[in-house]
Amino acid sequence: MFTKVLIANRGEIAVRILRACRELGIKTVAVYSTADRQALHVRYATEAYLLGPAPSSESYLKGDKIIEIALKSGAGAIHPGYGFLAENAAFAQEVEDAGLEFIGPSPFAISSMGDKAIARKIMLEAGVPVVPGTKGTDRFSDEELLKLAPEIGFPLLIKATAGGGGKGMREVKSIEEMPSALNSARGEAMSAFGEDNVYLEKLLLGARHIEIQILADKFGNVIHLNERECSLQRRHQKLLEEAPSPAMTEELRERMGEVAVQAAKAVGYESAGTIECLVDKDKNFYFLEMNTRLQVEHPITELVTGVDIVMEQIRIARGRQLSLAQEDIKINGAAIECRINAEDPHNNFMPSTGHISHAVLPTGPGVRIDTGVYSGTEITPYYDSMISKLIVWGENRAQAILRMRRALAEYRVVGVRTNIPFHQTMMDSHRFLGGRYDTRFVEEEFDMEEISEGKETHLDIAAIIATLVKHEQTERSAHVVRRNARDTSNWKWLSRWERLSK
Ligand code: MV4
Repeated sequence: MFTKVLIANRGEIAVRILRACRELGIKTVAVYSTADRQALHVRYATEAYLLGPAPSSESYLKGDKIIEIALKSGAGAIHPGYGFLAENAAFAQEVEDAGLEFIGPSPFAISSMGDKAIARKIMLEAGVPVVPGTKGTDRFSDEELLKLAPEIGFPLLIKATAGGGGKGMREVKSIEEMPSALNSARGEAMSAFGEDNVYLEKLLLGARHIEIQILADKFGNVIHLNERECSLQRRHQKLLEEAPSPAMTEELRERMGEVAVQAAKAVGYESAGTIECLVDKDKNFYFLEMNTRLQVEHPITELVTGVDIVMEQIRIARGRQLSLAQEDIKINGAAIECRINAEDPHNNFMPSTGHISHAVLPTGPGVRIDTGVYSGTEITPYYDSMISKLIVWGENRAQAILRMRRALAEYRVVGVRTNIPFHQTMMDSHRFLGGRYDTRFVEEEFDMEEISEGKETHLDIAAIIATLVKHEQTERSAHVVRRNARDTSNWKWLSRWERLSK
């Protein structure tokens, strides 16, 4: 059993994993690029080693060098975090071949889910509903796809089999558009993945993007930790996630959870993983893809279930059985995550780099911040623009929104621009407050400038949400009364009602 872990990542997720290791009494090894000499993850680790120059290809993507450092430092396991090498099956195999534990699923699970056409086939065979589309796993020629397209129907999406996350994706409205869309999808896939195979899916409009978190141990035990709502994205970058989804019903949650567990079992899954689905207006759900890694947005699930997902990953890698059964998993309250990015929301979300001279982070009841930066950090253009995740918990969704509004107002960053104004505008949007949004909302219907003008309306909105919180609490008390119906006289009802409406 390993007692030292190398974290093959940087930023907030490296710090998050280091914290779990420290709580478990596990020693840690950090790796870093020359741009990250002063980074928090380097300071936090028991020991740290330089990988190379700033570009990822010369540092955080250097699998051989990382394995060499793990062996030299006596680490027994490697946690890849997300991004970089996290979903690289060849790297996972090399880690295993070096006699180290990869804290994640098997190379087979990573590569099967990495090819989206193979993933669709496995899910279909496991009885998981998939979006209607092409079924084969071999290469499709343009001629074959032109023949299959009308059978699937328009509008449809061309997606890269090596893709995921929207890269190499093209919307096609009619057969006439197919040839040029195929060309550009293949071109983009080739330059992004060195592989230009594509498949077709019917385009689902007005759907919500909902994902199910699962945990699986080495003994075939699989549980799910319910859903996260991820419809609020811009250019396929998630901006805000919440759990539970405001669109979920208890029945749909149970069905999706069962299917997600089936899906994980179909590939002999181990560790933490996520099943991404689309849910349409009629509550039909369809498998999109499986992410074989720890997700950025895992904390919202941690806050509503009380499960430390990173700690569970480490326990699982150490060969322990899952410490929880499905019936132990309950949803408590609501959580929201805002991704705080160094970018200018008033200028087309352009990345903003520079020296963070000063930062005041919100704290207090129900607030969690996962970050890799501190006052004095340099934001460079080499890595993604997320500087922290602001995560809040509330007894219910309305309470969580009130907390998020309060926390966003406390947040101060001097030196770079951030997307905090975007999140503040979102927290004022009636569509968001009502939970009535889908995947088109941010890009097609949301207007940054429109709402942020009238600052004086903010207090009114806070009052509306406060009323909502009260309403939800009242409803809950009413439920308690109803359950004890036999000793509930009208007098009791009346006095309770009077107390609540004071
Ligand atoms: C889709 C879809 C609708 N129909 N597939 C896949 C990767 C993810 N980043 C976006 N994905 C989607 N796949 C079918 N067949 C809708 C999305 C989608 C989306 C699309 C456009 C704009 C924002 C979006 C947010 C979430 C999901």
